[in-house]
Amino acid sequence: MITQEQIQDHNYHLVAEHEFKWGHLAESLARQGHHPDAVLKKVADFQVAIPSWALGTGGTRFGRFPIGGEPRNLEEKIEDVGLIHALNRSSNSISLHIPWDIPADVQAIQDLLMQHGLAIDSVNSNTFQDQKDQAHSYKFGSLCHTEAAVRKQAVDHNIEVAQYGQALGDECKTLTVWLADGSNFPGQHHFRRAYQRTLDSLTAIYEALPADWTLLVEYKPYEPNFYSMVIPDWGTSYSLCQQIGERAQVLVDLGHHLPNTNIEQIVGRLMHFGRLGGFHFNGSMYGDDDLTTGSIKPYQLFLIFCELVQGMDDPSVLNPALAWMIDASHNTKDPIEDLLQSVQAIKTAYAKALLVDTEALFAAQERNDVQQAQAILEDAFQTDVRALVAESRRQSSGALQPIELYRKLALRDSRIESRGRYAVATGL
Ligand code: AOS
Ligand code: ZN
Ligand code: ZN
Repeated sequence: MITQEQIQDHNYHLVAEHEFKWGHLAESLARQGHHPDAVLKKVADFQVAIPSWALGTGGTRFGRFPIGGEPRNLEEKIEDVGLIHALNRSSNSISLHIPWDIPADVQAIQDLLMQHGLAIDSVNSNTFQDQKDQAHSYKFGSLCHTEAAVRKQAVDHNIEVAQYGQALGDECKTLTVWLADGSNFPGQHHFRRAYQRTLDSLTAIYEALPADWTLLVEYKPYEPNFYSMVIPDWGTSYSLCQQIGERAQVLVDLGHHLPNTNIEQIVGRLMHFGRLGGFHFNGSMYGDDDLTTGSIKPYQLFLIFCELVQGMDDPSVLNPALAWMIDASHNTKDPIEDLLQSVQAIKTAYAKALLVDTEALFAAQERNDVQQAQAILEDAFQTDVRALVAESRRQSSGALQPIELYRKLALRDSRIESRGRYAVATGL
């Protein structure tokens, strides 16, 4: 692990240069009428959950290249998220996946979480794979399946997943459902019946959840099914949530859109309807690429945060608090470095969105001053906020340069040493 002394020592060597940059930025923001300390606080408070399944190297169906020292169980996943959080002070919770993360000893897991200052924020079910000794196969779907026994098995699994969440702590009040259900060929599915069966199954899950739990319904246009998905788009998720109940909310995974979809507009719409439940952040070039957040389209990420900030600041928007989560995993980078980069990109986009002069923007919109409206957004986007995000970490006892410190301390090597070169994370 890492100690506070190591972080302070690292900061000590960088602080003079950092203070110069932050001083300059704070001064110029103040001159523009911003309140740098207020922005700093919001950025420092913003926490993004780390998915347990992102701590091992992801793969593609063509191969996987494990980096070594991957967490072999839930305890080691918690250790890795604890390290990420110690470095960036921005990742104080974990999204769990059942059955990959079934806790062997609930009390021991709770103690470990507490030791690292972490909580479980949400639990994810899995009806996209068949597990060993499972009575019925999900080959032809789960919650939408034609056979009642298969649907019941999938419903029961989701209820059980929520029970694991409840056992693991009071902070966990979210069940995320992503369904692989769909069809590969025209004619395979009766679209209306598949939708109705899914709605009935989700309603049964929702009704079994504790009264203060939220059900997040994720959509995805294709993969693993390539002709139709039962929940392909936000409209389908939204319609399901509306019928299920108030605490059913839409989850937006940034990679779950066809190329060039205007995701920021979807975010604005869902907030307007009070049905935006949370995010799976990642980067996308073509589809569900699960690349590092902000690595491909940083301007789009910024525009999404502009909608979020505007929605969260508007008292007429009655959207519940959102679940912020990363859902990324791939083949070529150290997963810990990748997650640190994603969180940095998310906070950068958020900080820039906080710098948008919304009053001027709304006025430009009202008088149809297209050039000004665009320029106001670009002005905020082009501000270099790296010193601000670094300062927010420093003030929270994190590292000024988390990845630099992670590399300097050779923390992957020590993981390889203790866990083994061929240690592979449980999961996909
Ligand atoms: C799948 O494509 C979805 O993004 C899921 O949210 C997620 O990756 C999965 O549930 C992880 O197990
Ligand atoms: Zn996702
Ligand atoms: Zn996905």
